Amino acid sequence: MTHSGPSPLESLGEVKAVSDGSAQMLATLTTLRETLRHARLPLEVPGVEESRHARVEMIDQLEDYVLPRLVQIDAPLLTVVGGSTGAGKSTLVNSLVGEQVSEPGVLRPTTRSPVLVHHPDDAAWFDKQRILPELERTNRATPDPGAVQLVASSAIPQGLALLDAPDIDSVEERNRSLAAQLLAAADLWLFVTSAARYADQVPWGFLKQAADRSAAVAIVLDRTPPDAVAEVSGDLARMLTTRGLKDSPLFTVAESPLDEKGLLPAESVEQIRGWLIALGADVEARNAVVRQTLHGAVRSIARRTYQLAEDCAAQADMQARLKRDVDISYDQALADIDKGSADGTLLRGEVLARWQEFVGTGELFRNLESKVSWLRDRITNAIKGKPQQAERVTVAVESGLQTLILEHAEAAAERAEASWRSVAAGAQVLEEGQVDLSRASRDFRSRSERMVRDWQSGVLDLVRTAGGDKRTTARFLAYGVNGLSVALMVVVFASTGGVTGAEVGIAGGSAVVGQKLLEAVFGDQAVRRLAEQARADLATRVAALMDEERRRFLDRLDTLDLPTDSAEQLRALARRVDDLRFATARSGS
Ligand SMILES: Nc1nc2c(ncn2[C@@H]2O[C@H](COP(=O)(O)OP(=O)(O)OP(=O)(O)O)[C@@H](O)[C@H]2O)c(=O)[nH]1
Ligand SMILES: [Mg+2]
Repeated sequence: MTHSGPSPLESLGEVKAVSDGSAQMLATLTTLRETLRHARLPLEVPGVEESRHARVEMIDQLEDYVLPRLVQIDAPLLTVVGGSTGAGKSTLVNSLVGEQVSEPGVLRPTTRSPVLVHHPDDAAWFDKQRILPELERTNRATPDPGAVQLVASSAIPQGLALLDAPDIDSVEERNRSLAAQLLAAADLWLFVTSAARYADQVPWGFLKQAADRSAAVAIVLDRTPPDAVAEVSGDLARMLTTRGLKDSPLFTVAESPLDEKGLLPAESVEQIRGWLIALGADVEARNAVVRQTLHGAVRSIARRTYQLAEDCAAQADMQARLKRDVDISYDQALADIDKGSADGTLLRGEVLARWQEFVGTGELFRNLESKVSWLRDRITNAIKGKPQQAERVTVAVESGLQTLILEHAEAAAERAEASWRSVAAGAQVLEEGQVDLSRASRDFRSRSERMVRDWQSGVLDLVRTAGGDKRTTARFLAYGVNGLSVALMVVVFASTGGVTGAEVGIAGGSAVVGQKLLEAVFGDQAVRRLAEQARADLATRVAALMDEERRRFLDRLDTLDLPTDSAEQLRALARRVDDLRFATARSGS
């Protein structure tokens, strides 16, 4: 309040620089408001409630105060009368105006809808486009907290307006939030407390905010028994000093009977009225108040923007963590399926039995070490004319492979779900999805059946194409495309040679038989290539199938609609605001 205004001797050049600076500031803060609007904090990370609150508060303060103030630096100084319920705010406003413009009351809280009193000539400044755009305008008393009643009175000096706000501390949540919003929109706080309540915690929380933001504040110690005025006001002054508000004027209003209109005696409020009228009349002093509060608000918004950038980064980090959980689970499933479909695991049970039926059991396997040409003949003889047995191998492969894939799809879903559930943000995303992701999707079985059959017909095509002009040879005809295809599948299933122990003889042997059979037709080079191709094709198809499973989780993250660059943008904007602030300070505004 003791700040002096800018030097009236500012050169024209400097004035230009200042207004350029404020145009840039206006543009930057407008962008900041947009960026804040788009910034989202949907994930439950520690402290997110405060961040959400801060974000709304910053948008409100930009819209309600900073932006309109920057656009029209000459607008009347808005004095918001705030404080505890029953402190006597409405009575004080009425007494200052000299008529009952805001209804006081014995029931707590009384004021629910703000009342803004201005000079009749200042009416145009207070329309909805200019300030507090969220509040409807009305000319009559209303209990609607979404509206502000405008009262024109020539008892108020031009260039200054008085707003009676709801209380900051009653049980009415809406009152408290509206009061906070209104105080954030004030050029000047007229903070009313009473002899009985001046040490309460809530008002001091607000006053601390005002001090932090260097908002201009005047304090009214209201309803003080006359014999206690000196003592109480001394104590309050000390409290103000230790809390960074020693420059704030402190007024006292002694408790006195009200007149028939419910107004305090004129002399009780004379000091405050005189101060307000002087302030209204002194453009320099008024500008100094406006600038102090405006600069403080901008500084505090820049500071809070850095913090909010961190909060947005925390959201992005959490989202990345949740995505990583899913990727780890499904990559693991792919690796497990890859391993299980190549290490001989599938060459057991049904597949092995059907395959052995197809190639003929017994001496074939005992004679694996014998001469290849002999083996080839034996195989040819063994399988001649049994196409339906090749089909049975196909069926067994189908179900074996499906079981393997399903098992790992289930395991991946369970793992991903459990790791999401282990953090609050993950659990929240799961709950919002309202679908159980702890199991593979309901149609997974049928999709995997289709996938395996597609792969098998791909293997048939591979064999058919690789056959080329050999397709008319006796051997090719003897095994048939089906026979060669199942042989190829069997080779694929043992392609990492991971078969161990007792199974080497049977499963490994089966694969060797398949290998020899194929080599007899295609030659060993070609067989290796075919096996690689079939295996790669299987891996691609499994990956596509699992991607759909993975997508169920990732889609949940996508619905959060988290902008990826909020944190960076906010940081850059906060830096820009600070740069402009320092530049403006240097140029002397
Ligand atoms: N005798 C006397 N009564 C007062 C004085 N100030 C306020 N009152 C009474 O105290 C009660 C509360 O006053 P209000 O002006 O409604 O208080 P408020 O701060 O606006 O309260 P909320 O609107 O609930 O936040 C009313 O009944 C007033 O008539 C005073 O100085 N003297
Ligand atoms: Mg009131």
